[in-house]
Amino acid sequence: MSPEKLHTLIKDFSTEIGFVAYGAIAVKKFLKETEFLMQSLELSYNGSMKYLAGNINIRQNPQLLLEGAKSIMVFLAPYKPITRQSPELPLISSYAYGKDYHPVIKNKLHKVAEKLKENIPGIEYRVFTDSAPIFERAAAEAAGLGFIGRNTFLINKEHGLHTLIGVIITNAVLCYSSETVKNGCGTCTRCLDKCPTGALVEQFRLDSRRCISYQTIEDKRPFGEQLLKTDRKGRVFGCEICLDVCPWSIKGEPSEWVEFKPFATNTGKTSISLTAQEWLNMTEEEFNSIFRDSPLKRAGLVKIKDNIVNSQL
Ligand code: B12
Ligand code: SF4
Ligand code: SF4
Repeated sequence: MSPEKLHTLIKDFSTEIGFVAYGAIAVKKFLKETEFLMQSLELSYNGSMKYLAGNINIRQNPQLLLEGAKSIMVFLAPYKPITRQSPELPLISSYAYGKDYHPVIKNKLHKVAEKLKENIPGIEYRVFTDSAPIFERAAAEAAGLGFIGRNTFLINKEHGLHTLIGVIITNAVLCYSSETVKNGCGTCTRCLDKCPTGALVEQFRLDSRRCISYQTIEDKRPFGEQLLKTDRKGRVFGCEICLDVCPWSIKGEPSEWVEFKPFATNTGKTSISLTAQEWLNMTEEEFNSIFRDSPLKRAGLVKIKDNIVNSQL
């Protein structure tokens, strides 16, 4: 099969199983991104996320993730919700309304990779989503899937910001994207102006320590022990204010992925309709049974309750 035909086959198959964009690049080094990251690390913007400072050689050169790697395939998974939470409820980021995206996306990436293998027998591959030292946003930008906005998001001009990135690294040689997408920020600075904590310290650069997403999920210390005590605007798991205020966020249809839909709790509610009191009354046992497959487990009930109590100053 010609590389062009194979490209169409992969694009069509990935669309059939729910991805909204696909592009590929020849494996390359991410030099300017590594330099950008090193500057952020020097300023301790990674907070306690030590893993961002590790495996710098792999980040710079993803070829090290697979012997003989030739191509990086990048896919976008849509997660825009149909309904949002009422603003008075403890606010959860929309990527976490349903099931944890890591196994969900990986599963679909394996399906794509197997399809590729059917057509090029004997190839090797590895799948990733948020699971390896790869500059996923930069890879997606290089593959022509969008531009990196001032809020640091990979923005797709047709599907907006509610997309998660999945990557396949393979030793197969493929058809590569030749066009990049022009930055669409123009003179807009809404994300920088509206971030309630000043975490976007300059365009494209995030001080994670100030970011509500980091504070409510990744920083394991209780609110009282955190150094930067800011008004979290009701957010108790993640934050997406800089996504919501972006004019490009009107792009993209609600996701049809059933896995990302809010799920029922055992009290007749959904994962996004619980009140603060219902959260505070929840036992560990209930949490573990309701949120078994949810990303909320990354924070855990104790932290979520602490976040609820301290979500507003
Ligand atoms: C660590 C991490 C976090 C940290 C730090 C985020 C950060 N901005 O660095 C925290 C916990 C705060 C976080 C939060 C969120 N995250 Co996160 N996170 C990651 C992770 C694991 C690594 C990111 C990383 O390497 N950061 C280091 C910086 C230096 O790299 P970068 O942000 O990828 O890219 C920068 C450089 O490449 C540089 N750059 C590139 N080209 C150029 C050119 C010029 C001229 C300049 C100046 C700079 C520059 O600018 C980019 C933006 O800062 C990625 C998965 C992955 N492996 O990539 C997911 C990822 C970035 N997160 C994701 C998501 C969805 C989120 C949240 C929305 C979740 C939520 N709702 O709470 C928030 C959004 C907050 C925000 N504004 O970014 C998605 C983003 C999807 C998208 N469409 O962009 C990713 C890609 C996971 C995935 N597989 O989909 N996250
Ligand atoms: S996710 Fe929230 S706190 Fe973090 S940079 Fe965006 S608006 Fe600021
Ligand atoms: S809010 Fe404006 S500046 Fe920020 S990413 Fe979106 S378009 Fe760019």
